[in-house]
Formats: sequence, structure tokens, C-alpha cells
Amino acid sequence: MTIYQKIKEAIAADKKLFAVLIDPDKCIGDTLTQFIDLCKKASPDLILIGGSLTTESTDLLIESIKKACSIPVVLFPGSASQFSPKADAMLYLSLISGRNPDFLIGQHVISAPFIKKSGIETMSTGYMLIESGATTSVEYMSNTRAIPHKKTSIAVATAIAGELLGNKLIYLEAGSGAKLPVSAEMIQAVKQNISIPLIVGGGLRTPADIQNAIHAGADIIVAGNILEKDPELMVEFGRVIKA
Ligand code: 1GP
Repeated sequence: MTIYQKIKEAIAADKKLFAVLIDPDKCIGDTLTQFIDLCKKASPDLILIGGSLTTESTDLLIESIKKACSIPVVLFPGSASQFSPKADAMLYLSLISGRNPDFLIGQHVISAPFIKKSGIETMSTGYMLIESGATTSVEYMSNTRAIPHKKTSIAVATAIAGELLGNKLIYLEAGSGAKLPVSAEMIQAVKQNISIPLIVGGGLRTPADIQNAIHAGADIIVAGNILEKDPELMVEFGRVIKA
């Protein structure tokens, strides 16, 4: 069964999924060992690997994770250079909130031959950056403008377009370490207007933030930055998401 099929099955069974994000540059050595130990306790559904700008080897990181646990590893690449055939699947992200052709199709053309050769599962994802109170790395590195925080109608229209273009997932992204997460109002409106799974991430710091996103309609919750600062929170987040 593919990872996408597992996601769809979980959603059909009314379950929410928890994805933890690892930045290859920040999670090395003892930090990685501790992170994997916590993953074994918190049992996230997915481990996402990626970042806006990374220099460490994605291959080596994935090898270490896969040796230590059986949680599916999904690439969340900031650029084509982060591709690794060692992952179980990848979010094939198209930054549909922006108007930079490089992140709509350019990086895909560069990576496509390698992806095809590897046979890795790809999940086309309409990736939408939402303004969150300060310039985020993804906004700067992608050279795109985020959708304004309160412009729900623009987010809804963008998500509908993403689904109509054939994306299998929509990802509402406030940006790693965002001051403000995506609002419950925007999550709810987008969810009501699409029929594909909805991922929400960026700036989710507390169990209450997670609950808000879930109640608003997020199917998959992503947490990264806060777990670098307070790794133990992973277990609590896992409990909230599975409750
Ligand atoms: C960022 O959505 C992810 O791409 C996670 O964001 O690091 O703020 O949890 P945080």
C-alpha cells in the first residue's frame, strides 16, 4: 500500500495524522538520536525531511532514521538538491501561492529524471505559503509573496485551483517558526472547499495550537521548530492528535 493510500485510509477512518519535520542541518549526532528515541515514544505517522536551505546530506540522515525506526520517511524538499532515493515517498511540492516559475515547475524539471529512475512514490502537493507576521525562510528563499493572513478567499481559490490541477494534497504553510500559525478560519474555509487531504504546519507551538488546527479541519499536522527547542513536546503533541 502506498503512503498516500494510508493517508486516505486514515482520514476515511476519521483519524488525524502527525508529521514531525526534521531539518537535516539541525538534527545530527546526539540530537538525532534523542529525536528518534522520542519518535519511538510519540509514534508520529510520518517523518518529513527537508528545509528551505540545507547543506547536510539527506541520504545519510534518512539512512540513520531508517536503521533506527520504521516510521515512514517522506521528503519535504526545499529544492531539487534535497532529493534522496532513500526516502519512502516525497511531497512533490508546487508553490501555488507564489508566482515564481522555478518553484512551480523549474525545480521539478531538474529533479524529475532522478525521481523517475528511483521509483519513489510522489505525492503532488499544492504548497501554499500564508503570511505569518514576519518574513519566513521559505518566503525569502522562494522569492515569492505569501497569501495575506486574513485573505481567506484568496487561499480558498488557490486551494481549489491546486486540486483542479491534479494535486493530491494541499499544504497550508505559515513557515517554519512562524509568529502566527494559519488561522482556524482559513483552515476551515479551505477544508470545506477541497476534497483532498489538508496538511497544516508552521508556528504550531502548543497543544492548543494543534487542537485549533485539528478542529478547523486539518488532516495532517506538521511540527518542526518547536520540537527542536523542546523535543519532549512531541509525545504530548502525538497524544493530542491521536485523541
Ligand atoms: C515548516 O510547516 C513546517 O515547513 C513546520 O513548521 O517548524 O514552525 O513547526 P514549524
